[in-house]
Formats: sequence, structure tokens, C-alpha cells
Amino acid sequence: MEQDRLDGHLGEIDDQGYTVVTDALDPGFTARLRDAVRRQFTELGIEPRGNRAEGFNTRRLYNLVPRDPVFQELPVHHNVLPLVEQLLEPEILLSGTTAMDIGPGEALQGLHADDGLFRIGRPHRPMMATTIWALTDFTADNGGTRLVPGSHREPGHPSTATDAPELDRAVAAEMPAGSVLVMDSQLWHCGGPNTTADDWRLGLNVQYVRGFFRTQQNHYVGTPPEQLADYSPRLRQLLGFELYRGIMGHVEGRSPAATLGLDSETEAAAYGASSADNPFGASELVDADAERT
Ligand SMILES: O=C(O)CCC(=O)C(=O)O
Repeated sequence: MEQDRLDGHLGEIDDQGYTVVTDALDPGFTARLRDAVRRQFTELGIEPRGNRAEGFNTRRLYNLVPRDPVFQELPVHHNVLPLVEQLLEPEILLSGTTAMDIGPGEALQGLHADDGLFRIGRPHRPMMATTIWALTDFTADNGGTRLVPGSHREPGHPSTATDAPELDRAVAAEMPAGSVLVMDSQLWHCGGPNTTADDWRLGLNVQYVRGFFRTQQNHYVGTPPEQLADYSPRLRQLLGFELYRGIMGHVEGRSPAATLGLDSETEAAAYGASSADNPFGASELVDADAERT
């Protein structure tokens, strides 16, 4: 994606907390992803997990990357990754990959912020990015993601109730298949209710965090080691097999990739280059105890 388009999307994320990249995915790729997800659902016998957050009529599948070669293309996609790199920083990690198939009759999920577990206060600079990939058309009726524009700047958290007052300010992400919604994960949002009779809304959620955070899904245990050699170096880096700033995540001074005998750019931990700079400034970090009071 060219820089002026990237700048336009970054401006929208700054203003309203999210942007939609329409036509981010070509139709053939969208169809391959859709087929692969549905095949997995069938082969694994996926049923709704049956709780409010994950849904009573929603099929979900986590840790997509190792499940089918087509999913290796998700985290490194040329119309998504550059936007996330510029929103966060180049040294990011994949936080998770999830398929979310919202079925007829599903209720509103409940507003939340995906980075709401971080005890760093709000608002803060973007630390996490959530990207939602429409593999079928998203509509207001079939569960299109609900978004509260501008809420990424709010200091607090919304009510998760189905009649939360914050929902008065929510809009539905209505976007055709092949679109990708990219948000600062501070944004209040949720899966919408599906009031249709037979229209399943299939989306993928691909999340990233700055490289010094813990990821939501654990790739060290979730990735079969024998697959790693087939992954691109950038994918291995996104999964945490390289070092952050040349140091963080090392194994006896070497990167996880080097330790496993794989090509690695950051073979030896660079303690000599260590510095104590904190570009965010201590004043932006709120004490977790103070935040709770
Ligand atoms: O399915 C969606 O549109 C959003 C789901 C979501 O926000 C979540 O599961 O955290």
C-alpha cells in the first residue's frame, strides 16, 4: 500500500479509533481463507463454546497459523501489516489469530477494549492493534462488529450490558467480504447481534502487540516446531522467535530461532547496545493500584 493511502488510514485511526480497508483481500484469497476455515470447523467438529464472550451461537477457532498453509499469509499480508507496523512499531508480535463465525440468533457480545487487560491506564499510545477480516459480507443485521467511534481516547471502560448506554454511540461495521477493519485496540467494540434467519457472518481476528508485551495466544506452545522451517523469517519473528530490540526473549544469549537451528537475524543478544530510553515517558504509565481506586 502506498504511503499516502497509509497516511489516510492512520489519520482515521487517530481520529475515530478505526479504519476500514475495503478490497484489502483479493476475491480468490478471501475464498481460500473461507474454505479453509469451514474445512477446519467441519474436521474438528467445532461447536459454539457457550459463554457470553465467545458466544452461544458463534463458532470460534484459535491459533490459525499452523492449521493450513493459507493462514501463514494472514500475519504478513501486504495490505494490513504495513499499516499495523506504522500504527505500533516494526518490532511487533502476533498476539493471536481467531476465526469468528457469528450465527443466526447470536446476541450482542458486550462492549470491551481488546487491550483492556493491560494495566497501563487509558488513554495511551497504541500498544495493540486488532484487525478484523470480513470473509463474508458484514451487515448491521448479521453481526457486523459494533464500534464506538472516538472511544479509544476515553479514560475508562464501557458497560458490557446488552443495553449499555455507550451503545447509543455505536455504529455497525458494514463492509463487503474482502475488507479488513483495523483498530487501535483501545477502541470499545464488540461482535454485533445476528438477527437474520440463516446468514452466518464469518470474520477473522488477527491481533498484534508491541514486542515487549505478552501475547494473548501462546505461539511457543501452539506452533508445531517442525513447521517453523517452512515459515518466512518475518512470520517467525511475528511469532516471537526473534529478539525484541536485540535482547528481549533470548535463550542463553541467542534468539529462539537460532537456538532451534533456524536462520536468525538476531543470533546473539546485544547487551552492549542496551539502553534505558523510554519513549513513552513514565508520566504516561499509570500505577495499576491507583487505577483501581
Ligand atoms: O466478532 C467481532 O466482530 C468482534 C469480536 C470481538 O470483539 C472479540 O471477540 O473480542
